[in-house]
Amino acid sequence: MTDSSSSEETLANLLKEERRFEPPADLAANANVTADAYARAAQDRPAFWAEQAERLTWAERWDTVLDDSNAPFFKWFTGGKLNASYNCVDRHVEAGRGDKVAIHWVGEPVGDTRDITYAQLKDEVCQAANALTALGVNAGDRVAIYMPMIPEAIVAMLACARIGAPHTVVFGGFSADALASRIDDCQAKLVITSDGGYRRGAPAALKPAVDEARTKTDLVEKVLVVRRTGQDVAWDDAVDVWWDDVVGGASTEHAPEAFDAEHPLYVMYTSGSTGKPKGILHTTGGYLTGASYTHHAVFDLKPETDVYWCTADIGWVTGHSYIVYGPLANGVTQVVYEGTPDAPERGRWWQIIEQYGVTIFYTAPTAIRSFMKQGREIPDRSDMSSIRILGSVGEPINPEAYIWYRTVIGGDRAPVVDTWWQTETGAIMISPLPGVTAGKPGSAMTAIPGIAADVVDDKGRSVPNGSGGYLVVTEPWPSMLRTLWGDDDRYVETYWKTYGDLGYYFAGDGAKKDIDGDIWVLGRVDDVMNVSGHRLSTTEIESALVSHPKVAEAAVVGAKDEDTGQAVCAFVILRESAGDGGSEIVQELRAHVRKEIGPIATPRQIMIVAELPKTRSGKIMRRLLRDVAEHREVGDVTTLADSSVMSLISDGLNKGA
Ligand code: 6R9
Repeated sequence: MTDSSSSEETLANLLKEERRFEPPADLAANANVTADAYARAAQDRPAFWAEQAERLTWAERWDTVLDDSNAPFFKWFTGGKLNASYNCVDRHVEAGRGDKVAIHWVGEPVGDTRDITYAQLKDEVCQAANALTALGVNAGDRVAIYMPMIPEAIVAMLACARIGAPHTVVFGGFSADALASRIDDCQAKLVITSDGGYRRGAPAALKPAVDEARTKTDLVEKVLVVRRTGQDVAWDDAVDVWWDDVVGGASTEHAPEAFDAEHPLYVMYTSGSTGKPKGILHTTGGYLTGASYTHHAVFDLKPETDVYWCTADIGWVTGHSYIVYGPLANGVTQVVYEGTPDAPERGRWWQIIEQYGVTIFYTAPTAIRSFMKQGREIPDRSDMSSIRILGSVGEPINPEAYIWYRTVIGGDRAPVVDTWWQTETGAIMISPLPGVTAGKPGSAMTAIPGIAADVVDDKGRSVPNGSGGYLVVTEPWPSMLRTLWGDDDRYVETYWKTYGDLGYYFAGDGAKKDIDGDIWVLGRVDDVMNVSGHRLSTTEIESALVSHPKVAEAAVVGAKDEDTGQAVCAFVILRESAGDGGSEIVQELRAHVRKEIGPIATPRQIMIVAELPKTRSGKIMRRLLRDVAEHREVGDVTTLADSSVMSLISDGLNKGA
């Protein structure tokens, strides 16, 4: 936290956003969760979560719902035993739903599809579990998964869960270095990968990065390789094993062992703003309860009729909770797509929605803004009338992007649920409920039933409505992280030191409560700017820029300034319909921000760029843009989804200057 945090100078309600969207009447009348849930949950939180845990099938019931005797090392459902993979697969088959499609898998090459029923998924998971055991993986061993979005990636995760081997999924876009450092940190003995996957219309190799990672760490005993693209791969007979050879021939019988509710399920690495990535540890019972309940409540999931699609990669926590564990525990039919939204053409996502009759669609603001940039003619070519609920995750959604999403993709009918959560929280924490909440564009609204969140000042005092501060979670919740892998001290230091005396979890995000008490997340605390003593949020200025008709996307950073301490620097991507924006574009945008927010927020500098640097989950890496704005050499780019973007930006600026 910076010293300015004590100031009450967070600009008052800057977003003059007054639009409200009531839930559709039929949705409200048939909603899975109704308004009374909030009060009921608040009255006795552990009892509420125990009720939600009944959604799962337990081999042994728990003795204690919440054990807080060693806070902040909380435990949930202690004494309980269950198997996560059994809950995601077997129990649906046993209940007579084996023929139901679990996954409509869509490969990037057109026509390359697979429909996988729950019975087939169960067989494959059992085979993979048997193969892993044969390769020497035991309960408690860690397995790294470095794969494209193919069915085997999901099978691999569930097979690990089935035998109690925590997985760590590393995003397929990350480098060999990033993979090696994660293997080292959690000491994975086996890596599951593929020869490659399809990206932007062409096969992209993966196996070479695993080979390279193995030159940097000697922990890996075996590499299990799925054949996806048929590319040539280098082969080491002592280590490499084809998936088809060991999984394909394995038995489809496998008895799932029941593990302790607190048995580690997975480690997911998330980049800290500085220092080495943090290995977020999630365990079994509480995590699965949180993922399953939130998926049911926030998306109003009707498993018999809904077709669900979350566009995340499994290398991001969203893929873990809202492709694999939540949806499959809930027995959903879902679409999983391998490739990029623009392959072979820009309308691909919308064609998939039309083809499969997708009813619930969950994506990130970064994707929505890139479609806004291209114009609505493209989605307008597809019939998306099946959609009834839209979700957003990863960043604050700018009000203009929300309206566009609701109008163009949701036919002005489907509510948007803006879901705030983190790798650390495991599941959605703050979000509208689609059958209850009157949504406000740009606000994640309130904590869902069972969750207690607040916005506080630097002393931990709840701020009055209409003011800003820090987002905290004030009570433990089942899907919370348990620690950082191998680093309990850093866990306490990062999340519990700031408001430790109060027992509040510090999320690291700035937020504001509006006059109704609804929460607006303003971005990472590290990104807040201080201009002449005023604290300015990146999100608010970015949203003001995006509300200009020529702007598709904007990123704002604070750069050192002799007069004002920091000055606002903006990087802007124009909509395609705006051409080059015209010679006056920079003046026009500065005037627009001044009018929308006020003189203090006027950017000192606006740079028109073609791309912005983003992580795997579409978050803008402002740290790198700060380097550009302050004319420094650009820092560590290993967690960029596309590492060429930074040179594109610098080259563009040099040319333009
Ligand atoms: C799920 C996920 C967590 C950070 C979080 C916040 C930002 C996510 C958001 C949002 C505003 C939302 N964030 N959802 N900000 N509104 N609906 O994204 O996890 O990758 O760990 O990132 O993302 O800053 O603290 P993760």
